[in-house]
Amino acid sequence: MSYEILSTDKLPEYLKSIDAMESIFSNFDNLEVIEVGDGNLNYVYLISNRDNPSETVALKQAVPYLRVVGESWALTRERMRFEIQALVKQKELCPELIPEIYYSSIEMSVVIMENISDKKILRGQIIEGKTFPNLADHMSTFLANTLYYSSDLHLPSLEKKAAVANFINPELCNLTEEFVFTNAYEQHETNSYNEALTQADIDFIQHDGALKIAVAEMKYKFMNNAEALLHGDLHIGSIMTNETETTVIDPEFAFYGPMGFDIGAFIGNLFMSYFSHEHRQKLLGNEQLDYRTWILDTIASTWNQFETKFDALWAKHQADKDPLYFDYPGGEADAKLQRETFIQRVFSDSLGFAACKMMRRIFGLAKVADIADIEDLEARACIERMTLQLGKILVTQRDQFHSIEEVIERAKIISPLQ
Ligand code: ADP
Ligand code: SR1
Ligand code: MG
Repeated sequence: MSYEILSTDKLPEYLKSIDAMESIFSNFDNLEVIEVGDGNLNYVYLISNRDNPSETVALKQAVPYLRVVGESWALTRERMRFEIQALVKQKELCPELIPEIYYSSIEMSVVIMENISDKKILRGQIIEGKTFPNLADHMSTFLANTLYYSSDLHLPSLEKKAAVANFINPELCNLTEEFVFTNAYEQHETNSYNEALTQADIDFIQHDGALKIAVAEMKYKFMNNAEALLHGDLHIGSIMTNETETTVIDPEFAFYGPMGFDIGAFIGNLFMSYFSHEHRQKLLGNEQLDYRTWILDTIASTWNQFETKFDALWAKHQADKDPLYFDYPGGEADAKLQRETFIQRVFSDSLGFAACKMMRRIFGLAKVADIADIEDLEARACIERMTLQLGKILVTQRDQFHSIEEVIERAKIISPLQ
């Protein structure tokens, strides 16, 4: 079938034409179709059989433009090829954390997958103050497995290079280069500012030489370090959770990039949630203290568990990859030192990327609801200043932090727990 943009009306016929749907739907005569897409780029539909609601799927389609801006911002549908490829690879590496894929079509820019509506988008639930005891365990597993197993630390050299070639995702990388590493740091036409911020707040970022150089260094790392297969957009709107389970969705920005980019995306978003809950603490009182502590504990636990899991995977396979290299008296200790040095560099990268992912959400076009939905603009500006302050420290001093606990102490100086 040649490409056409689907709609709620067209979907029943389309699904009926796909053989793979016969094992899901017992009939196609009474389907309910709801469009639920709330993202910036694509359309997502949930389809279920009114006669038997357990027969249900989610269908995502890319359109040839950026949804959040409209048809005037052309974007090829190639992104769906990367999303499909990444979902397949991530499913292989962490089966419990990725939705089941039932069907995909590059021609139609469509993926049909498990409807995971028993889970909700994590960002909204964090705004509501819900806790998720398994989140750090699940996200550290996702990060350790996808980053280690797709890298040169594990794959044979030729296989890794073929994978890099297969994931050259220039258009969406370009969006990240512009929206995460460039526009928010200059007087760009796509920026949008809370009117309660002052020129001094803007200059604090846009006229600070050390910060500008540090952000440019992170952008260069993003563009040139093909270390591992990244999700590429791992903010807390790309994660769906219920009380016990976690699912990672929406990997259309997938490409081979620096490991710290995914780690930084996740922890940077949690730091913004932490700051935003200072405002809610003022409104709702001190029971919010425990909630803010949970956010900080989740940040610490994600990094610390990632470090342990990544190191364990590497240690387990290190001798298989090259049995001779560290085969001498004291070699095992040297292998351990190599791993520690590597992981410390990934940590510093993660802080630098977390900072860029935070700062871009304040001045850039794409905001986060945790902060942008605060109605009192002065109160919102206070949270935005905290985000910018931590962002500036993390990107310029990223090599000076040696544990996630030190970073958390810094965040607590900016926004004390009480
Ligand atoms: P975009 O690429 O446009 O950002 P997303 O992949 O983030 O789109 O999906 C948009 C929304 O659709 C999500 O926020 C979520 O609410 C819903 N969604 C996406 N995938 C599923 C799924 N498999 N099951 C249920 N809902 C989903
Ligand atoms: C204009 S695209 C804005 C953002 O949406 C996506 O989710 C990515 O984070 C991208 O940077
Ligand atoms: Mg998306």
